[in-house]
Amino acid sequence: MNDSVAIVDGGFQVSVKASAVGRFWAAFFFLTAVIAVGISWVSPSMGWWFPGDGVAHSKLGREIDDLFHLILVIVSVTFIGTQVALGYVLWRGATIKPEEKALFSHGSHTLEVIWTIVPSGILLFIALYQMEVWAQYRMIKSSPKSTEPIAEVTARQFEWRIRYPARGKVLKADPQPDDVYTVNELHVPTGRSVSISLKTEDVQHSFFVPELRVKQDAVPGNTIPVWFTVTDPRMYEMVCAELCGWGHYKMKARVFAESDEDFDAWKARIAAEQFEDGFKKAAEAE
Ligand SMILES: [Cu+2]
Repeated sequence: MNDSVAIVDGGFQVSVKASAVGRFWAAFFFLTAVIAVGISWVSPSMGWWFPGDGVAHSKLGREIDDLFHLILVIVSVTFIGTQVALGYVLWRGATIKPEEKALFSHGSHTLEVIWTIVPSGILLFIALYQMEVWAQYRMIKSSPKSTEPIAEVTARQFEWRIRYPARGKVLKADPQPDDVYTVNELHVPTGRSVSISLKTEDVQHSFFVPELRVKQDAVPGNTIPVWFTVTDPRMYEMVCAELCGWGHYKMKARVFAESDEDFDAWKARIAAEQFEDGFKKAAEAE
């Protein structure tokens, strides 16, 4: 079998290697795509897609995941289609016979129009389809109207300082004498929409609770409301998602989602600890 074939077209001379090497690379690149699709297929069951146990633990988080899956399906179909076409072209090139002539094309106007309009249509569809989720996530009209912010979360290099109003009171913009404080520990009630006021004391940080699919930049000079509904009472990881300095890695905190009763009981306990000056206990000991 001939090792190479010279194809002449309009003054261009192209050497085509019709050899085992060509077939190897054609198979190699096609197999890479097959492996990529295979890994993506098993990823959800292996827990490789999403953080934690792979399920969103907030109401809106599930809708965000649905959007992710929709886009994943569109991308997968496109990927498989292009890889099959690419694999075919590679294989044809590697197995071309000496007497065969390559087909030269100067392009197709119809095809160009089709593959411009179809992706544009898909992008437009995604842009319109996701608007409702985006509105619920970010538009102020979707914030919980009935509830005041449960806490003020202030990011600083390199920790989260959290201020809660006293039990039965609403959060004021300025600190109050009976406010309750924690560091790197955010407690929130479960099962209803709650909001926090996000601030930063120095540089830009980002409030990120991966398992709730909640992420919001903390911008100097701004107080930004962030709202979410946690569906399951348990502990979640909370991190800073904006490289904010040498100690960025240390801004790891925890979110404790609790029932309303547990949340109130916790707040009462923390307030008692915070305002205990030791005087009464010392007097009892005497
Ligand atoms: Cu930070």
